[in-house]
Amino acid sequence: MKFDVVTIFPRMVIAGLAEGVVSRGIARGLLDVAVHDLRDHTTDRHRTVDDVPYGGGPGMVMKPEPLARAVEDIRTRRGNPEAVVLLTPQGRSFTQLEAVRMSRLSHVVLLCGRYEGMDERVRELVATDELSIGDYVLSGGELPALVVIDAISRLIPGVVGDEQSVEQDSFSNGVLDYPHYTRPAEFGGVRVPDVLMSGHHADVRRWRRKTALARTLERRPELLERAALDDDDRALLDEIRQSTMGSAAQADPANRKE
Ligand code: 9D3
Repeated sequence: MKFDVVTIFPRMVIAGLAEGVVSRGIARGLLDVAVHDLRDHTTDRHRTVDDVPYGGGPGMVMKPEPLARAVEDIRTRRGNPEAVVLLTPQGRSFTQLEAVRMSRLSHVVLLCGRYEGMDERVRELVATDELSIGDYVLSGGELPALVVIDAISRLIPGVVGDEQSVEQDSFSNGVLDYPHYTRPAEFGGVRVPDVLMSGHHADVRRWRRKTALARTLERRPELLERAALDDDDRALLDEIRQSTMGSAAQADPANRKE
């Protein structure tokens, strides 16, 4: 899969691609990521990429011409992308479903905004999609571009070493993860639950599913409305709703609302 990132901070994006799963995907030839300096597509002596907003107001707006030229250059040298994504707080939310959809594409361009935003004609004439990564204010689209590349890349076969763990992410569909433990068997006075050391695989599976459902019910109840639950899951949820697990979950520090 091919990605092209257009930014005024190419080093920031390159740094984020240099480690981990994405870096390995690039090294293995499964990913091809090119980072483009927007200023290379300016024509004036000062390499200007922004200007004052028409109608007045605070801040600066990204000029449309360098962005349009950057995408034209990508079309010429790298081929026609299936999506030109504008990263903007006004975009629709990037979710796992969106990552799965985009992982089926072979070439995606990501345009990173800075300043107050981009000239609206970039959205109208250049972009095919607009994405936000969540409801918080960042300083630009570079970290969002890295987030989008990471989430999509790990869905491409061979990029993540352990295909099983990728499978599980989509498998456990819409339910939070179960608690994980490794050695030592006791740490800080807290013992690993006996069931995990019992060697009873069916019991382990049931415990994991039950704790996963309990945590989801406690922390993200809205996820359960869309989760793929079977009859066993519904039975476990009934047990959870009746038993003391509600108060056990209360004691979990990650749950405290204050
Ligand atoms: C402080 C400026 N804000 C005025 C109300 C608007 C604004 C403009 C540009 C807020 C943030 C940004 C820069 N952010 C992005 O380009 C961005 C972003 C984000 O801030 N949050 C979540 N996803 C994204 S994708 C791109």
